Amino acid sequence: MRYTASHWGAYQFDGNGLAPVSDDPAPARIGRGWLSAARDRNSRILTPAIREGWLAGDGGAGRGRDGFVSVSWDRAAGLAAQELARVRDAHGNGAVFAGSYGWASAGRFHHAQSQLRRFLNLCGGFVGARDTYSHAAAEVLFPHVLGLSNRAVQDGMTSWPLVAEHCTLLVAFGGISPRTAQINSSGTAGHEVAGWLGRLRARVVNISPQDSDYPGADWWAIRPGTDTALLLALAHTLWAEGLQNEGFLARCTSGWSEFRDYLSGAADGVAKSADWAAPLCDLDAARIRALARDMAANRTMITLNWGMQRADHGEQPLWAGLALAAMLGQIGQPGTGFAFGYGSTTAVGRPAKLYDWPSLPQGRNPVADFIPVARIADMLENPGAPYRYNLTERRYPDIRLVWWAGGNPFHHHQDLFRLERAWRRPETMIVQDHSWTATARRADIVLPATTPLERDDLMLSRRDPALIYMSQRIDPMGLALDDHDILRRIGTELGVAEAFTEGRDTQGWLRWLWDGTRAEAERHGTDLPDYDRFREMGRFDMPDAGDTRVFLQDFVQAPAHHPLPSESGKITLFNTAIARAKLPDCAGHPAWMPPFESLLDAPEGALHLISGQPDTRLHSQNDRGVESQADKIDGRESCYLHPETARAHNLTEGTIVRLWNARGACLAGLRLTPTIRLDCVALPTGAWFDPDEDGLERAGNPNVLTRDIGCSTLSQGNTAHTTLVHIAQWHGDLPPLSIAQPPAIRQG
Ligand SMILES: Nc1nc2c(c(=O)[nH]1)N[C@H]1C(S)=C(S)[C@@H](COP(=O)(O)OP(=O)(O)OC[C@H]3O[C@@H](n4cnc5c(=O)[nH]c(N)nc54)[C@H](O)[C@@H]3O)O[C@H]1N2
Ligand SMILES: Nc1nc2c(c(=O)[nH]1)N[C@H]1C(S)=C(S)[C@@H](COP(=O)(O)OP(=O)(O)OC[C@H]3O[C@@H](n4cnc5c(=O)[nH]c(N)nc54)[C@H](O)[C@@H]3O)O[C@H]1N2
Ligand SMILES: [Mo]
Repeated sequence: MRYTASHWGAYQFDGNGLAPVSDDPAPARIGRGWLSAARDRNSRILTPAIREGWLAGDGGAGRGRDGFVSVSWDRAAGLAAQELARVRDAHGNGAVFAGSYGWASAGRFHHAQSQLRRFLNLCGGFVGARDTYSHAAAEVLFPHVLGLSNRAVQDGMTSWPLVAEHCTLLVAFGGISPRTAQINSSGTAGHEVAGWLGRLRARVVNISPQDSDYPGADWWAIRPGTDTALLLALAHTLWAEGLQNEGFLARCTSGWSEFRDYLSGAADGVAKSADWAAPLCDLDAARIRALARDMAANRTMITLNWGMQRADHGEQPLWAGLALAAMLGQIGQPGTGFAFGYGSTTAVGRPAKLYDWPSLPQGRNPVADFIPVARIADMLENPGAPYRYNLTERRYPDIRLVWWAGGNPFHHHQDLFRLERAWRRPETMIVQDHSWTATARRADIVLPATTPLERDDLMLSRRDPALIYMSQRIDPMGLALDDHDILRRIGTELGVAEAFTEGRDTQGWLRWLWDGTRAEAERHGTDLPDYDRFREMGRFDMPDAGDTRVFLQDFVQAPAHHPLPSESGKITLFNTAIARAKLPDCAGHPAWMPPFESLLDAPEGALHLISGQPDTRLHSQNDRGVESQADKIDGRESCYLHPETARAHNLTEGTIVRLWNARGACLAGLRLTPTIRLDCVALPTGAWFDPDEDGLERAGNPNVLTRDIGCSTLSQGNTAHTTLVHIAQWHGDLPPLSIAQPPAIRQG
């Protein structure tokens, strides 16, 4: 049997197509659009291409408007090498930005960012990016309050079978959704979250602006952006009624008295009571108090999704949720306590062993400089400007060359019209991608990469027992090359090709990776077949002991023997390092701060925009495939609105609407659903950014509406979920999409 794999699942070859592996209990919808997207000649980059204006020396002004010249690989590789050498000689490697954030593809070897980092490290280094768009607030906060990285927290999440068995009240902030559980970074052979949800015996409360985030649960339609207020009110009720577990607080936390003084109002004169929170959250005070009592009376798990912290003050709901769970004193016990990210991907809480599979060695980056990942436009616009991040003062580098492989900033970044302006500043933009994404269309040197369907690779996912030999399914489109080959060619010009390849071709590297895989499996007591045998089998399943774990169990059982590596050795409800920094937007304890814009002080008619992950794609990937296209209305992304709101705004289902605010405007198709709050509109991310000359985005990309500002000076995470918009019927002619066709390309 032959297989391939993706972040949305593992597939076996099936006639002319692909079928999800037969033991996957809930194959992802996303896979249905994969082959058609990969074969779409209108969106695949077929040859290397150079932007016309750049060749004419326009300094970047024409990015996003220009056509391209199709060139040979020799020419393209030569130009890329020449630009890197020029910028490096004139300005040093600190002028090269290759943060290159993005999901690229599953597969250990052909991981575009890893390839690019390895290559640039051999060329003297680059300015990188810290943290992720997924959960930057968590990545910066957890090391302070728990002494643990977010990766360690995610790895340590209490396993689903224990939640199913022991939990009697599951309070899910932002829900737990099989929609997002379609994905596992670096692949999965099985989608199990829906199955686990079916086995829960707990009462489930879904605290979310959307009922659809956990269908069938008790829906509390909270006003978005106010979860911290609710969490504090639940904590306040526990304290006011003497329901907190003082023994746990004393043994396992530090700073309870400071946090208590904040809750009670002793610190600032405002009691964070249910009556205080109710009007903020648009919930009933008596119900809030009742839920707090239920939490204390039950075996309770508090879980927050990742999305909640992609918002202004994104650290606060996390920290407040942790503090509330600490007051309940059920952290460290099976099936109860605190969780972050159940359902946000399929692997969180999965009862499996964790493996440290090998990956492509990236070498060492001689450049120490970096930016927080979502501060790219700030960096491009303000070289040398000071900013704060993670309790340090830093300055933005002066970037002349940007090199992106395996990511799509014109998908993932906020306020795309601002990014468009900032993006014109550097001297040279190099992009490796397989498709004419909005980012590739804004590059000077465009290098066509293969998709995973066009090459062999290995799926080795540390949280999934299936090991897959990914076989090539289709011929490379046009002149596309594997990222490794692209960089090898450029490396030849720069004299680093040999160091880059170490004399191995793809098969050589896959064998090398498999050797490391066998060694790791042996450490876990499993003998793996040799490489040739594995390649023939296509799949090997590690014995899945169904390993379960309980978050923070060792620490809670013996805090003195297993202290947390935090400043107090305990869970810090008050953190002295953060407090001492006197940040304007993050106190020493969890606290409520109103978001910079919200329904709490919205102009008449404004709606809150929820721009979550799309059901039909992985971000912008496969958007041109059949599954994503079938969900659109006249080729525009569908947005979701409550029927009553549609009536009040005179909007008709199935027609085109315009969404706008001061930052931008886009078109979208309209669908109605009673599963969303009356004052919210949901427009998933991922439609390819396609603005016309007048600044109207035509495809339905929500990131022309979101604001580009850090969620605090602590983490500088993105604030995509803090956005207000207006909506109206679109009466004009429907402008054609330009992203449905390749850009203008002439033969060079
Ligand atoms: N408004 C709003 N914005 C958001 C979010 C949100 O919730 N709301 N979510 C954020 C989050 S959590 C994330 S993770 C980001 C995701 O942002 P990205 O990860 O940037 O989005 P993708 O569309 O997955 O981009 C991956 C790119 O890699 C390319 N690619 C795939 N395989 C290969 C390969 O083998 N080689 C090369 N060279 N290229 C390849 C794809 O064609 C695609 O262009 O978006 C963020 N943006
Ligand atoms: N199908 C699919 N699955 C994916 C991805 C994809 O692109 N497609 N991307 C993957 C990636 S990279 C990531 S990081 C994860 C992200 O996983 P999540 O962050 O969990 O996903 P989101 O869709 O951003 O948000 C989930 C829900 O949060 C709710 N929400 C928004 N604002 C608030 C709020 O203020 N309060 C409350 N209580 N709820 C709120 C929204 O109703 C939204 O539906 O998803 C992964 N899974
Ligand atoms: Mo993400």
